[in-house]
Amino acid sequence: MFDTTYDDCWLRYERVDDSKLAPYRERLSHAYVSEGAPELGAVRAELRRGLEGMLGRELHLWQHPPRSVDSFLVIGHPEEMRPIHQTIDPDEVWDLHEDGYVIRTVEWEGHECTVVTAPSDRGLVYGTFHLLRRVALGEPIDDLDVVEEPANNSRIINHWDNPFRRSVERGYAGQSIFDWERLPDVRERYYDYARLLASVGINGVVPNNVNTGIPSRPTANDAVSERAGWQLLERDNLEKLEALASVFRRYGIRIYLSVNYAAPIKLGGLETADPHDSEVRQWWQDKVDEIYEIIPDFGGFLVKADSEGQPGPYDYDRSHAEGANVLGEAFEGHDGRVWWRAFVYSEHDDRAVQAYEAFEHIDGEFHDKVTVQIKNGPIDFQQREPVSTLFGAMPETNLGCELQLTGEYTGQGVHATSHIPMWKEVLEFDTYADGEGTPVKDVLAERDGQGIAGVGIVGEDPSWTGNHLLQSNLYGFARLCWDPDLESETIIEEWARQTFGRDEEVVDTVSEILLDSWQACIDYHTGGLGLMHMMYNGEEALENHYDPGPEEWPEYIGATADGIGVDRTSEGSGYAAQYRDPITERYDDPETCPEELLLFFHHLPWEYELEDGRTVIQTLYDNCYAGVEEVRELRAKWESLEGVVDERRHRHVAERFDEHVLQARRWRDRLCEYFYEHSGVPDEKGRVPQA
Ligand code: GCV
Repeated sequence: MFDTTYDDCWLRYERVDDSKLAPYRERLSHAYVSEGAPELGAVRAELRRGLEGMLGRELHLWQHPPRSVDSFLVIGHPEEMRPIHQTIDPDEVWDLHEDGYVIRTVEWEGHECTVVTAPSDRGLVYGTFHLLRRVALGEPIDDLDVVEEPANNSRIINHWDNPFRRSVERGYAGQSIFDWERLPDVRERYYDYARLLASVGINGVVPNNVNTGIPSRPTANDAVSERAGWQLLERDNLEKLEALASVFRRYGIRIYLSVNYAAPIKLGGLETADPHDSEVRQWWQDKVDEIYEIIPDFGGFLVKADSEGQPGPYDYDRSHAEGANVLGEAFEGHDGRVWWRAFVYSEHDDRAVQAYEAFEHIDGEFHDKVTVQIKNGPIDFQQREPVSTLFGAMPETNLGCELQLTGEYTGQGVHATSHIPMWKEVLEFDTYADGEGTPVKDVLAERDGQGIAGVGIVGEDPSWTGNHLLQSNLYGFARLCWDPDLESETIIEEWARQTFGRDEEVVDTVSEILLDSWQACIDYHTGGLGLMHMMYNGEEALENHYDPGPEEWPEYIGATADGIGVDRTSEGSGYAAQYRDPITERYDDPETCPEELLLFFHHLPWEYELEDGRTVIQTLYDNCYAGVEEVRELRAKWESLEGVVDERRHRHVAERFDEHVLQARRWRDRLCEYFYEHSGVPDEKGRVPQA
């Protein structure tokens, strides 16, 4: 059973209205489902749960076609069941992407069958969830002809969870769900999580933080003392990892591991981790072989190297390609790979240019078993960033895109900020990598060893994500990985309908809230003209990144007595020049640079006039004020659902909206004060105090 302590998110499977039940009951009361693979066990369990919940009657599961009924559901691979291979050309199915599936209504020997078929067991899981989603959305199923394939091969969640300690870096939904002390005992929660992920097509999970050195919190009776993420490569822990893998495997999801580049020293007792050292090579090879003995479908490694204190190839004067390739080679002959992060920066006049400087010149030098994982923007998951220049600069390298589901800079677990429109903007951005019309989504979908990774959002909180509305970011991330052509509106509406029921007023209101939330977040956190990184850092072990603190980061803001913004044009730090033309040209000129990125690329006078005749400073003030009004409207919309949405969830979200409004005001007031302090230009509307 679904663990009822926790919310069941979009897999609520609410009972279909009586007036609409008949066609679903007619077609989905009997099911003939293939057996064998563990995934098929998951399929049968989900069908029971889903159909019994939605149709309100027991599902009859058959081991042969049920001759006595007019209509039934058939789920299996093409060749193994007659109602499938006598109605659907097996080649059509075998030619699909291995995660793809077909759902079709067919006539077979006088019966009407709803067929779900796929080339892999995982595809059958996805097809089953697709069918259940259709019912949950109230869509007709009487004449189905669905053929689906994912656009991206790898669709992975990167947890920044610290094993043993159970904290989550940038996690705002409580402790980590992964309990390494108790593994190999598995928790019901792992199944619940796997179901949520598989229902939207996620096929990989990295359960531990890329910062692999964070120690466990020693307690008085903790004789074992401190342990850290890099130790997951030890044999005992690999056996625990296999227990986790066995749960996720049932749902077609593979397990990966974040590893420490200095593991040959830390674990292997070698004196170096130099990628050119033969013992180092051998150590990695032996380790990878050992992992595959224990976990035959292991997905691979994720590596953060030479960044924020992590060891890496620079320690040995080697490039990132040399550094990554020694790991990549160890995966030859295994069905796994290395996800090597491009998030590399150090002391520099402009952090934005650094990843490109480290990686662009080594395009083509990476092993085929390596994927370079690039954050969507050049800074760090800010409220809005220009798209990273690297997506258009490495045509000879397997590339992955890293997005952040957790809201490190977008209001953490409190503000209901949807990231879906932001991701859509990133994926649609034209890189011109292969001439006009080469959006990021196409760059990513081009090769097998590529895909999208998202920094996870879930924790032990009963809502899973800290705020019920933020479940939509997990849902939306996965849906965009599967099909980046989907529109934000479609995804959000789909999510709202499954999560809050079929009441149109609720679906519309929740959709409006989420669709407007990103712009509001940008306005009160930045003033809407491309500024960013104005948060408070503080002395806490894990920097705060929630409250305003523009004074801490002057180099990101470029506020002087004459103007504001950072010159990142070709003549400035050179970031704009890292794009292909005509993007460089567009960003280099303040007249053609899109207003929402203007101050990211340009340092402009406070009184510089924008297209609508307002000055930069006045627009910053206005946008900060507008942001707060927008959040008030979001809250009012949510309040209007009191008594319509169940009280538990309504109260939970309403409380967060109260804090959201307060926090938006705090940001507005601090930013406007900061802008006034530097510009000395009063707000024309008299709202900003001049003291
Ligand atoms: C996992 C930012 C975050 C860090 C994070 C890092 C990264 O700096 O604040 O918490 O570390 O990005 O992506 O590696």
